[in-house]
Amino acid sequence: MAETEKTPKSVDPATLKMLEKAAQEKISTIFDRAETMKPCNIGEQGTCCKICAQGPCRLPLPKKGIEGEDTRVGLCGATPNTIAARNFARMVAAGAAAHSDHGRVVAEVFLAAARGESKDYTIKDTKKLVQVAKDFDIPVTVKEGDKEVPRDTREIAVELGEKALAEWGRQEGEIYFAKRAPKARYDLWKKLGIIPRGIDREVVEIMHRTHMGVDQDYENIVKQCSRAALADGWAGSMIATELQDILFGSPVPIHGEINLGVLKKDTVNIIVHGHEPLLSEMIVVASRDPEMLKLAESKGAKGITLAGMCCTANEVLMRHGMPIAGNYLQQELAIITGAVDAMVVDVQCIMENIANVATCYHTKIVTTNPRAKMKSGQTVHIEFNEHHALEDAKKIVRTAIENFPNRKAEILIPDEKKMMVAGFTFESINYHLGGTYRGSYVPLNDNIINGRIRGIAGVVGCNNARTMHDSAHLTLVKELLKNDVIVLTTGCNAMACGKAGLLTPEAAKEFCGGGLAEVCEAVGIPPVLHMGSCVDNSRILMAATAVVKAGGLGNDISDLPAAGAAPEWMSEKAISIGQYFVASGVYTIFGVGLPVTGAPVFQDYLFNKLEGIVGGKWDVAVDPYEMAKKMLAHIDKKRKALGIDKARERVLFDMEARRKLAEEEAAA
Ligand code: CUV
Repeated sequence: MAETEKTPKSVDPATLKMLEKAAQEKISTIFDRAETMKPCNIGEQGTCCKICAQGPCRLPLPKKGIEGEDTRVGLCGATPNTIAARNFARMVAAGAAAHSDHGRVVAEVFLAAARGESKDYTIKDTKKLVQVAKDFDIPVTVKEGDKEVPRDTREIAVELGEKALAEWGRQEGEIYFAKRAPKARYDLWKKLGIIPRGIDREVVEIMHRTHMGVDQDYENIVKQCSRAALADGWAGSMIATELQDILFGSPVPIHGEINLGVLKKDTVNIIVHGHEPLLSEMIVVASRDPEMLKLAESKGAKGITLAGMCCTANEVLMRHGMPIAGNYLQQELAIITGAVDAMVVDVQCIMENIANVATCYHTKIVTTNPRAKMKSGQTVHIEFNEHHALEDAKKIVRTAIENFPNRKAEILIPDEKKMMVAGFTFESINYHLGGTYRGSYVPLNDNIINGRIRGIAGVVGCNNARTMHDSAHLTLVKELLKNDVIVLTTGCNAMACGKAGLLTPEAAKEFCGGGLAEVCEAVGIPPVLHMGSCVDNSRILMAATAVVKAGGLGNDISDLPAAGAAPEWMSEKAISIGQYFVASGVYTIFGVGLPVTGAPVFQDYLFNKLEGIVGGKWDVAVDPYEMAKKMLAHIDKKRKALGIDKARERVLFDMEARRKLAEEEAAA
């Protein structure tokens, strides 16, 4: 291909504009490095073993493929299947650890708030507190004389905080939320012996089993992957989501704006980037403080603009309607606008290179978490502590304001920004479908059964610099919508959809098949429901469970006409999420590629055999059209098994007939 007609690096015009500015200013971004550095082909196949110092043992697939018996082994004799399974398991462990460590801090702050030790955080959603307490077998009423009266919410909160926090260190028994799953699912987990005992324990056990010379049976390794991943999805992440809702308020549908165009030339611009809402919630409060606004004015700024990036953006959007500057691959680009006075980071998905990019501008990178510091001249560490959270947040905001007069480079903020609706939770979907008093998933199930909605897809996950930014996300989602599949989204996919205008009720008419469009228009919801950040994938688990419980679509999540996808994944967290969806009974397909291709037997286990065991399985498709096709095939397979495939044919026939009628009328 000639230099001039190179494939663009993104489908997002704002991103392309900033890449042009980066090139002019000779600033290297991840997009450039992805071109100059190719991935290692052995690592890509999952068959490089570096768990001991006798290696790394590299076992690539022979060029001609395997002829006859596969005789490849490492020094100790480890087969490609053992090696790839161990590498895969370690990704699950890292991903589950990341989500769960986020959840742990939330539980700690929750407990501190309940005990009244942390004055800046309070319990906001007492209704949800009571609901969640029940799942933890905590009494929510007390006897007063011969009457049962509601128990003091403070007491309930303390007990919930203690019990939730104990889920990390629990050594035996079962995590509490396992019982939230449909009964059939819970029973299957029990039969397979994969109900997590405690969150930390399952992660540690993966690290032990994958140490040199321990577990050498890839099936047994995958079993532990399921246990640790379920500890992420149904405990670490789910506890994070639930306690955050109780602390900060449960999201309800809310408007917001997205893309780099949300930054403003004449205001102080602060970007909160990372994951834990404990920090960003306080920065929201600090940035609205009259004292801070006055200070900003005194520096010549017309106010303070606070925008989010990555999952922390989803958190503040869902609860406050705060704008989102962009998703993962836009973090360097935000700084390149020249208008970011501070980028405040905590944990996860922070590229080390933002510190380098910042040195070309005035931008201050503020690290805030003791777990995640950076080495660079322009980076400051202002540690954030729940005991004086607001004070710390103000210090951070002040740093940004004081940096405003230091802007030096030419400022270029692309115009692009889009309106979107976010804030769907498993509870608010319930309400939207049926109203406050008769809230239920029954109307959704009815529309799936009668065929207007063909199925449900969860499309989630990161951006990946090895693929065109946002392209696979959008192609896949649009294909699904066109085929009447309603989409639940989180993470960077949600942001890609937001930037493309898919998160509005109006998108239904433009992008959906007739059946889905009709349902969305009747209820007034977007066809793509933004359910939050990556830990909020637990909301999708709960929504799937609610659909099962509403009846008519089988007894288990694996019976549903549903599928999951992460078309542009890159982080280890995505692997943990994928594994807990699979272990929860969901057909889960990833783009980009999975590092298992060098171990065909292990790959076949994940992609085929697992379905007979847990009801869900892994798959890969690099091409988003193929991905959509595979998801639709799976959905149709499930519709057939439920005996509702004919209903859909009738709907399609109806629509065809109606269209004909309309055409005839128009012609007459
Ligand atoms: Ni936690 S994990 S790049 S921000 S979705 Fe976005 Fe989402 Fe992946 Fe990270």
